Amino acid sequence: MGIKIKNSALAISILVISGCSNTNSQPEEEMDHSTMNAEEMDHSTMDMDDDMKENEHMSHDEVVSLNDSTGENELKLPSMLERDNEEGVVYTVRAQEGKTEIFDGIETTTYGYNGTFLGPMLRLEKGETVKIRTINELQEDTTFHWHGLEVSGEEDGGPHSVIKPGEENIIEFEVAQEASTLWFHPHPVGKTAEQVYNGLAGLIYIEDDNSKTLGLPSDYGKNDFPLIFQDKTFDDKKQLNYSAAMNEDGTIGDTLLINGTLNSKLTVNKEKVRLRLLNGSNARNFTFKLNTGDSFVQIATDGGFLNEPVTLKEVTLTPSERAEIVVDFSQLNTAKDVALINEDGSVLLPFEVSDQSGMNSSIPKEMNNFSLTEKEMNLPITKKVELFGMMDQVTINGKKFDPNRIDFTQEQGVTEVWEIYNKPDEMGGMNHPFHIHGTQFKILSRDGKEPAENERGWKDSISIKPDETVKIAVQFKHKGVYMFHCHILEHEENGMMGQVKVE
Ligand SMILES: [Cu+2]
Repeated sequence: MGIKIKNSALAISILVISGCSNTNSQPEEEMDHSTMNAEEMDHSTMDMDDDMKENEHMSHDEVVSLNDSTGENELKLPSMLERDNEEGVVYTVRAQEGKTEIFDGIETTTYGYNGTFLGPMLRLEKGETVKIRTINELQEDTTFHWHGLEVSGEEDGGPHSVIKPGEENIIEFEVAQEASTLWFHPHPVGKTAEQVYNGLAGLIYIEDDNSKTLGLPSDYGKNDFPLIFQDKTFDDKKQLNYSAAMNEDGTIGDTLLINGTLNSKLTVNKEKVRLRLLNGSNARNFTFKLNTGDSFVQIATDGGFLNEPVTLKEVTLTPSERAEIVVDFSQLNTAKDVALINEDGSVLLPFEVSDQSGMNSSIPKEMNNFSLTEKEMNLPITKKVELFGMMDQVTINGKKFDPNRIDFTQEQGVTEVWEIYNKPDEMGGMNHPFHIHGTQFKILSRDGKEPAENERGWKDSISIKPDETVKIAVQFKHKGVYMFHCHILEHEENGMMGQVKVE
């Protein structure tokens, strides 16, 4: 049952920019809806489902709206993790449990890496050999999955690489891929969705010679900001009660946290500002745009820079996708309030634009040499993936995940074309964000057509609409067993996952 309640009270979006009132809480009535327990929710959506059968216009996609950010808190930034002094080991990452003050004066029990909520940012350089020590300080099993990183199956941190409470593991790999914004999160069977929801997610920045010479905004926390978008439901004690909030079709919340900040705003100078957007939600899709209707440029996809900047008025990210965009605040009319908003108008992030002019960065016309070769375009389809279902009935090629079953094999270093089809159901079906571990792939076509300009770059996750067929060119640089799955984390938990063995 999806959260298909279209709550009109919550759906009303009023542009509230900073400086207005001290409200940290919503009106009583709205609160009640947001804390509706799972049972109540099931009843209300069950009714909706009956209606839905007669009403084709209803879709799986209708979800509760996000509350507008009041902009009262300056956005928090993940710290840059310091490198270890110890010989060989570059970083130590600990999965921990703790208390976090998300709401003023209230402690929320959360998970985090090297802290109580979310994690630090790990900076890697192309060409270097990296050793990361991972330590599980939780009371339950976890894994450390490096989303988007091209490493061997052993290092990938999938469901087979469980680290028991109190235990640790060191992985070692060479950073061989180009500059990009990746992330890491847990991946244990049955617990991925809950652990991510509770706060386990961190960022990885890869830098290379290209990224260092392009002249793009790159001053961390000044004109280069990561934005991790996650929606949550807090109970009446302001706790993250996953089992109460959980929805089989993807857990959606009415409360937005950006980098763990509630009601955030971002203060910027009148200059080009780079925003590294990560949809770190369990299930919610975001379509980002500026409230002023101004355009911005997208400069990078999941796995690297686009060849040239793409001018857009909006960009959609499904769970786990990233996009780097640049907003030029020196060109905006900042007499008006400026905010990043969602498709339905909810205010995600109000900006406070200072009078300072800031730094002199640029957006070069040429940023990368990504290409789709004639050879790749003409390769036969050798892997077929059919995504189907909803709730706990989701499958890939009619099957649910079995850790003991290898679904595909592929040769290391050989490019194959995967065709992924999202088979609709009688209610129309829903979007599935499809992710493959251990590789950055290329989109060859969507329903036989060229991908959009801002998808002509390295991807590790792609949104696939109902009845859409997407062809991608996939190559694994390393060996091992890798997952491919829907990144609606509850779908993944419900078995919408398979394994490819690379030999
Ligand atoms: Cu899915």
